[in-house]
Amino acid sequence: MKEIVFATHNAHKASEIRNILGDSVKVKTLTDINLFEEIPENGNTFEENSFLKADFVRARVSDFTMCIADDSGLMVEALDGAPGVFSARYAGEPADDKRNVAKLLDNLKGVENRRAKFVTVITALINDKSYSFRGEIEGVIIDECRGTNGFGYDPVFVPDGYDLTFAQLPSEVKNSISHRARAIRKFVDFINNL
Ligand code: ITT
Repeated sequence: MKEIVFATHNAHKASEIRNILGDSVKVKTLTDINLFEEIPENGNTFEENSFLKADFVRARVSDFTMCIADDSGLMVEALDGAPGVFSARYAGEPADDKRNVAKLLDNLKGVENRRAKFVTVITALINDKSYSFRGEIEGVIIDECRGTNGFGYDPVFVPDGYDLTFAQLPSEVKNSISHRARAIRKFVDFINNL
């Protein structure tokens, strides 16, 4: 695997995946292949939405051989798994990280159970076959934003075993333990054993 198309418009995800995969693989995003359309994400699960993104690319690339997509989100125990697949647009359209985090903290005001997990599902489409790889990391939601690294809900998520949020931890640390890193590593193991 020397080059791969990553079906995302999210520059943060692309930078994390480049970091996780290292220099040996060239990761091309939708911007790099001039696909600027919004991809409909109307599935009920991370698996469904991840597949929809990858399939969207397959339908639009003429000499298609392989692409990957990432659908991710935060699942909060006390909110019955919300925001879940609606993480990007939790506070409505247009998607806005700051408003999403504010809404989350508001919904958790006075709530004692702060347990949550991040989930990533990577779909790999290889020729006409689809494979999915799930990564998760558990932690807690604190009651204020801390740190400026990362994106999305990183400033309020403290992974188990750490005292700092994903937005305070160096990106190398997040990229070695995150939901995304765990899913991507499963994908890489799979590819290496093909
Ligand atoms: P693409 O569909 O173009 O890949 P997106 O941002 O719309 O980008 P998702 O549909 O997977 O991606 O939504 C994921 C949302 O979940 C994202 O916008 C963040 O709010 C949150 N999220 C995902 N991974 C995260 C991470 O590593 N750290 C913090 N928040 C994350």
